[in-house]
This record gives sequence, C-alpha cells and structure tokens, in this order.
Amino acid sequence: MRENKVKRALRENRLALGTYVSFADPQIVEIIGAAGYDAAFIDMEHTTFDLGLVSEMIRAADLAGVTSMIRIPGNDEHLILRLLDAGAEGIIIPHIDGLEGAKRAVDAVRYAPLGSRGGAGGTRAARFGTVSWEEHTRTSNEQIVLSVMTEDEKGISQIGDIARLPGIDIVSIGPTDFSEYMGIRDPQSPVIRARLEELAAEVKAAGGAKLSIPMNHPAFPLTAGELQAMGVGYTHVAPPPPALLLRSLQERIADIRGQLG
Ligand code: 3PY
Ligand code: MG
Repeated sequence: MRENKVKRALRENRLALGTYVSFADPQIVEIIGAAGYDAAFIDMEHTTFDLGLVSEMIRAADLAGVTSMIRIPGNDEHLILRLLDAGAEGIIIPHIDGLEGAKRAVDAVRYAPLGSRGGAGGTRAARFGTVSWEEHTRTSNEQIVLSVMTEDEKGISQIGDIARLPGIDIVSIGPTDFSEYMGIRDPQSPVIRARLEELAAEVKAAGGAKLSIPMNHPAFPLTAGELQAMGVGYTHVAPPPPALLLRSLQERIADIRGQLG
C-alpha cells in the first residue's frame, strides 16, 4: 500500500486535516484532494451511500492523492473487509462498544499477528495479485488508519484503555452524540469543554492512539489552535460542502438582487 497521509501526520505529531464528502459524487473526493486536504471523510453512517458508490470514491481518493477515511454504519467485520479489499485507507467505527468493541475492530482491520482480517490475494487492495502476500499484509497493517468513535458511555468511560490498544490509531469524539450523552446542547457549555479537556488529557496520558475531534463543529466549535493544544491528531473540517455551497449561493443571489435594486 502507498504511504497514508493521515498515518504520516499522526506519526509526525502534525494535525491531519480531512473534510466531509457529503455529496454522492466521487468528484467531490477529487476536489477535496485538489484543494490540498489530507483526507476525504466518506460517511456511510448518516448517508445513503452504497458500496458501489463508495468504491468509486476510494478510487477517486487514490487518484487525487488523498486518504479515504470511511465511516461505516456499525462495527461490522464483513463490511469492513469489503471496504478494505476495495482499497480503503481508513476505517472509522461509530459508537464503539467499549474496549471489547475496539478489540473486534482491530481484529477485523488488521492481519495477523495483530488481528484476523480475512485474506484474498487478488483484490484491488492487493493490486490484483501483483504484489506479494507478505508485502500486502505488512504494508496494510502499517498504513491503514483505524479510528473508533467514543461518543457514549461505553466508549467514553473506557477511552484510556481503548487508546492503549495496539492497532487503534485514533479515538474520536463525535460532538453531537457526545453532547447528547452529556445531556447538554449548549455549544458554549463550560461543562462540555472541561470534560473534553479531561478526555484529551486521558488520551494523551495513555500514549497510544491520538485523539480526533472535528473542527468548527456546530455542537462545540473548536479552532485549529484549540485542537492542537488538546493534542488532537486528526480532524474533519466543517462546514461541509453542502453548507459551503448554500452559503456561497445565498451570498451570490443577495449580491445580484442588491445590484438589481
Ligand atoms: C457526532 O457529532 O456525533 C459525530 O459522529 C460527528 O461525525
Ligand atoms: Mg456521532
């Protein structure tokens, strides 16, 4: 597998920048790559994206030199395997079911000895059999990014243990679900902020996986500087393309109507 931009940034203690694909069109992935992001966030949890579309997005990510980070709807080893065999470079699992769920995720994503990902030598990920099985398994284990989302009680209460688990690169906090779990919907809440700081410190102390929190998310908007100060290693930059497009169209029409008087 080629070098993974997100993995490299994590290793070099830089903040890797991804952003939302949102629209059901592989061209958005290419645009994200052309814009200079490290990763395209392809979400199968909160969209109707199907496997065929996502496999084309993975191809587009390869073409554009951007890491494909795919959030699956749940911790499903069969879906994980199909996405990895199609060449996905990153897997994000929402609502991880504590340390047990994280272990199952590692098992699905990593080849032996770290896990037990199922083998097939002729897949797109294995370059249709043109690379040796040894090279494919080794580079896959080295390059694929695994992120698990701790966004409710089971994940949050075990975040340190999850971050220490070999094979996990990122523990991610979803602002909306985390706020619901905390029972606080105020984006400026000092309670939320304080809890986040505690969790960031816990992940840092674990010394394993890096933390991920989105940038500028409406549920608790954090800047690049704030994320960096918390030791965040990977982020999804908001607003997503639909919001950017809407804002741009609104400004344009307002400007034209203003000119027309
Ligand atoms: C959340 O806000 O809960 C998320 O999962 C963000 O992607
Ligand atoms: Mg969520």
